[in-house]
Amino acid sequence: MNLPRWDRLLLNATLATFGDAPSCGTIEQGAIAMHHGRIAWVGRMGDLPAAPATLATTVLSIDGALVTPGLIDCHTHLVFAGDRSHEFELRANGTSYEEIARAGGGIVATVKATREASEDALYAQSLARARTLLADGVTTLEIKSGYGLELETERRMLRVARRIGRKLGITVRTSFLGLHALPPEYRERRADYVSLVCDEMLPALAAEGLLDAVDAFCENIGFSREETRRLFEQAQRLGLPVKLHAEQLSDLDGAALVAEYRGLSADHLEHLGESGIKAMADAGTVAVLLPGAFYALRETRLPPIELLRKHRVPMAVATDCNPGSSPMLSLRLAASMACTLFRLTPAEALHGITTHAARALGLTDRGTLAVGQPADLVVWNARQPAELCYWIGGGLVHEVYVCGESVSRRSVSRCWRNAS
Ligand code: DI6
Ligand code: FE
Repeated sequence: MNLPRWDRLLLNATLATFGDAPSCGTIEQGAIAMHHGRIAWVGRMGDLPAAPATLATTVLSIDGALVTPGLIDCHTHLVFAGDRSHEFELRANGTSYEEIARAGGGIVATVKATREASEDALYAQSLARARTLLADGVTTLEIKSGYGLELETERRMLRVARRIGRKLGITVRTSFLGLHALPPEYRERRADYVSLVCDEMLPALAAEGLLDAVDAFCENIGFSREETRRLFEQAQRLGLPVKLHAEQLSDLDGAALVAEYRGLSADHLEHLGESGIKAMADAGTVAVLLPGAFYALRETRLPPIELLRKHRVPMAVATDCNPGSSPMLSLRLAASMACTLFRLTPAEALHGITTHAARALGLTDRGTLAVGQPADLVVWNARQPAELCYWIGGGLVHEVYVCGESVSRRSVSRCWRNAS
């Protein structure tokens, strides 16, 4: 009989496969094999085709430890320069996020710092944040532009995002967020800025292959529905999927707008109403919940979780890692907060950082432990899926595998993702 010979086989694992929503698809006494960067076998140890020692070059018993797919952070702004801890102090003293933004702080303050930073400086600061997320189990990461608000700096941010993906061997998906804030030099020429973003910046960056999706901040302190629609029209012409910061601070009916364009996701959603939810359900648009921003801004209005459940809108959870409203560097903590603050069940929150997060990025090849998927997985110092949401903070990761190689031992250049 011809037996398989895999690169690596993990035995005595508690597998959370996420294959059969809504549960975590837990398999006790499990085994998982990796070969040529992909998952080659997954199931019960007792169902392995031969004695384990004969099946792989490296065979490891992990003593009941939990194994999950690599986590997917589907909404971050982690490429930026500087920080805004002084605004954190202002907010602690009673100034609101919107007041700070209107006074020229907020996003615009980070724009200034990011414009002034060289590509290498921006890369070094941002890489450190991506490494922190990776060490906490994130192997697929979305990164938005939006702190340049001019072509050259937006391009620099996106190049840095791609560079981070290559350096760490992880998947980075980029989103263009030119409509994030009105740059100060366009204060009196709002329509000109929207034209610049839609007619010049977006086509140029798309042509350079720097974009996987297009996003906007549809909000009273951001951009209107009509401005957002103009951007989406252009994205559609260029064949790029859209997503939207919607209903974070007010209800501009943004979720229905992004659903109209069959968008990947509508994100934040604290002020979302039922008509927007129905539109999302019909379009298959994912609801991305961002409890870090809710927490940091001391919001009190909860996203409409019960209605999202009722209409079966898939819910993802992300860090929104950014220097203003969510300086958050742990996706597992975001899942924990989604349970405690938003009342998701642990299984819902964990689907939110695996299967539903994959869907929010338009990725169909990951988020579950299944044969043929990339061997991006995490071995945890935990035995139950719920523990990932239960422990608040701390390092629970035992080992992260990217493309079948342990991150601590891996030589990134060997990863097939970096082949091109
Ligand atoms: N919504 C957010 O939560 C971030 N951007 C956005 O449109 C905040 C970005 C920042 O404050 O720097
Ligand atoms: Fe955001």
